Amino acid sequence: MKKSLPENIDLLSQFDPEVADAIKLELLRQNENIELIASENIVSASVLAAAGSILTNKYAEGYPARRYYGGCQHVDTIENLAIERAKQLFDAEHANVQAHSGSQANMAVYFAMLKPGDTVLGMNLGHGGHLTHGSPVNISGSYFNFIPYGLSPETECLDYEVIRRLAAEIRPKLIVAGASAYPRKIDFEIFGEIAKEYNAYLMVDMAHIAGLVAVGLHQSPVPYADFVTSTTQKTLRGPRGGLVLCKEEFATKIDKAIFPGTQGGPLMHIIAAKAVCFKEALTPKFTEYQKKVVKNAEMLADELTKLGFNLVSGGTDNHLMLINLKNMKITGKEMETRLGEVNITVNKNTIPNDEESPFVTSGIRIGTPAVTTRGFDESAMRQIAKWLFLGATDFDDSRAQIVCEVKELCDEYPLF
Ligand code: DSN
Repeated sequence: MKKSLPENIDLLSQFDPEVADAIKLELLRQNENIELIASENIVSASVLAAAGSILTNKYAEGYPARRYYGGCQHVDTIENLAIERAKQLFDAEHANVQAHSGSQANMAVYFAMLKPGDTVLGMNLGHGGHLTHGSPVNISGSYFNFIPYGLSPETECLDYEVIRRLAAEIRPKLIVAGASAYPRKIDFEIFGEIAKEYNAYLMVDMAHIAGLVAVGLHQSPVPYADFVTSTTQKTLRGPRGGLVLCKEEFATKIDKAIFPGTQGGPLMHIIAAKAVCFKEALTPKFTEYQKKVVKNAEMLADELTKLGFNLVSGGTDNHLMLINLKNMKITGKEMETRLGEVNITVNKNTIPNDEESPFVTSGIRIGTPAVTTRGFDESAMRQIAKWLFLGATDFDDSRAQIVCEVKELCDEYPLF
């Protein structure tokens, strides 16, 4: 990557310097910033090569050996590899690798299994769910009757008895489990039991934890859920894209719901990059990587707690944590801005029952997938915790010093 990336950009510079310059600046930003956004990662040179390949030229509506275009023999090979590797990685009966994104994957399940107005149980966005799990501003919340479940006010964790009672009361056709900002393990077995008890389908959106699931560091939803959706770019460390896994009995319905139901031509370059990502995820090296992601998150959470930060639910079991900043007397928005000024990237995030608007928030969400890919270790976690503390409590006096120290750490672990 060290060689090919700048070369490609130089080629682009000759025709389109405006775009090339912006890419160069973004490359510099990624190199000089500490990436703590929990849903971001840094792909390998192999994934990048596939995603940036000539496969972008090819139309391939349909599925392998059943296409609506000629010339698909090689993209068929690629899509079959991606499907088989996804099935192997997650021990799934069926995989659809064409979803352009996690949102598209979720829409396809809804389109396959629901009618407008059907009742669905999904996690509240404000408590860590996702827009596509029934937020009123999303098509999911406006076409279907989503009833939200949230976190226990005492433990700030999922309360499966409350979810069970809610299911008994509303009798959903579908239950959606999975989250975008939940730092604890999710018991998919219990979700499966609840779904069975009330004759509902279970969909698990494992986008955030897919990498952990792939290596057995988080319980797999596959044995318990009828449908498992995911993105491929988060802990899984692949290209920006989606994935649907399901039981064989739903395979045709899901495939039809993706194409022609909700999408047209598949992105063959991205499907190739997904195939590469799945191959990487099947290696022992990937297991080691995921172990380090979780260890770094644990370390960071401990250090932050020692420094007086309040973590939602008191800590983390996975790759991310949610910091409640109320005791630090700073909003999520202000903290995001301050950290941005010292080259640390985070996102503001609502905390359960947040009194601030989603644009301001009382918290930030941070995660360790990208910094771990970069090679950061436990001593780096200690430094990061210290910088977050100074950012919240003594920003004006420590800003210049943090900038220097962040630069030193980034120089030690260059991206390219
Ligand atoms: N927007 C993603 C995240 O940051 O978690 C979820 O899709």
